[in-house]
Amino acid sequence: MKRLATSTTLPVHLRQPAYLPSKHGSGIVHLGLGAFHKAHQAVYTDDALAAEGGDWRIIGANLRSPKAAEELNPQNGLFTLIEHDLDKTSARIIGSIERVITAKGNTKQLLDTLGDPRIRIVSLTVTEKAYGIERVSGGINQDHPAVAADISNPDNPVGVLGILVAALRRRHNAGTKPFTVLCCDNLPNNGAFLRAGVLDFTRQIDHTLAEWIEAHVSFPSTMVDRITPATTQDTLSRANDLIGCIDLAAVETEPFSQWVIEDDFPTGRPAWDAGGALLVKDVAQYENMKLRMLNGAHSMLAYAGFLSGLDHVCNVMTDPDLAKLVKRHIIAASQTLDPVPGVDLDIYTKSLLQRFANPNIRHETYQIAMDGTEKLPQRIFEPAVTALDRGQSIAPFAFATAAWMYYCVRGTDANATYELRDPRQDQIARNIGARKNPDELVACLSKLDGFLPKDLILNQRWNSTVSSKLTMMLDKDMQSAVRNEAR
Ligand code: CS2
Repeated sequence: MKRLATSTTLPVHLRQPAYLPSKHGSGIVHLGLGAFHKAHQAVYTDDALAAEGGDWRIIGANLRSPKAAEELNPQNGLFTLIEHDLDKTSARIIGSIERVITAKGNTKQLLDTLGDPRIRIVSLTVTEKAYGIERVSGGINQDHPAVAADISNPDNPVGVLGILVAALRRRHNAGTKPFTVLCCDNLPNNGAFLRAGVLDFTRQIDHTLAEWIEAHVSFPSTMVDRITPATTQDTLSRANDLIGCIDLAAVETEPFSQWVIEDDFPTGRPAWDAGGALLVKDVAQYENMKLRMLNGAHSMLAYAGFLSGLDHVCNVMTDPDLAKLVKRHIIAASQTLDPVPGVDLDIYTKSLLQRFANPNIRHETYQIAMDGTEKLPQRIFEPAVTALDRGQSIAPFAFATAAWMYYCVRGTDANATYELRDPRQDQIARNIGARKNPDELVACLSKLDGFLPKDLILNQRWNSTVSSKLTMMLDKDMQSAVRNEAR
């Protein structure tokens, strides 16, 4: 069977790019090209190219893995987007990606591309842990391996900050305009966050460059949303059936998609609004809504579901007790928010519950459980602090925290059946040591540097609530704790 490429004959009814991809140059470099980018920004860009044209195709770049390049380059960047609704599946070919570069061992090619003035936007989905920026101070984390390496060898960068700064230095030296840096990771105020990290990094190596970046480089914030599980063999065989040829880069996702972007692009942007993106002045409330309601509930259900033996989000939602806790969490999170312009939070809650329950989206609880120390602060702890301040119930947030702690205890146990998959897993294991007492476990895990806010660490009611929920999990098991919590 043939591999998908520009020359392949595809079924006539299949939706294909409504423009000729090869007629459009590239204007974006995307760092961290994975399933999510393909199902989200690449689709908005495909819609923008169809609506208004422009040289806005995307050059993907992965810092380490060559997988995306191997999958997409032989296909001329084309891939199948499979959308699963409750009762129907549809497919579409996306043409917005031009090619993919693997930076490992070839940073020069990536830096040359980033130095090209035709590139006007550099977007990123590299995951929370890749940045190496301290959440509280906004400064760089000198212990982060990539940050440490790049500070001492800024001409041969291997990490996100080092690459961005080296590329901006080339622009500055060449007297060309900088690109706009568009962070699309699930972090609050992600634009300001990345800007602070880039500036701190640059100040350590070059003050003049730091001043230029401060004055000229724009870092709009964004809220991105589309539930997109990792591609599996099943995805590839479904793509095969739908398009009649081999597509190693196919991706499966839900029909829902949302992108809210701070409209600050001095060197222009694609007509992403043509694909439904919302261009606004301030993204903060949308971002908090999504992080606290969707991602917060996701993390809670990932730990509680995984430790109840449920592998997928949709299966968690068929368990009445867990489904009740998911709903409780989403509502509690919504009560910590300030009004979100144009959004009815009751309708948003209902749509989240439906999205999670979609049986055709096989989203693994173990996938979401990854990197807890990077995710919990903005998803669980920030709303917990607001709930405490406002005198609202903290039970849902304490339960989610206890579930994560139990996940850490079980995952670092001598008989552990799963790997923790957290950048701080060694520290977590050291802190837990041989401890078995819930109060001590809560205290030692709360001590992870810069993880829990002081307002929670010092709050007796918070600590005892988390501890009593953890006790139930340790003494019985997760299923009993879930049943008890849902009563
Ligand atoms: C999930 C997100 O893996 C996770 O932590 O919560 O990837 C989630 O699916 C997306 O943010 C949805 O937009």
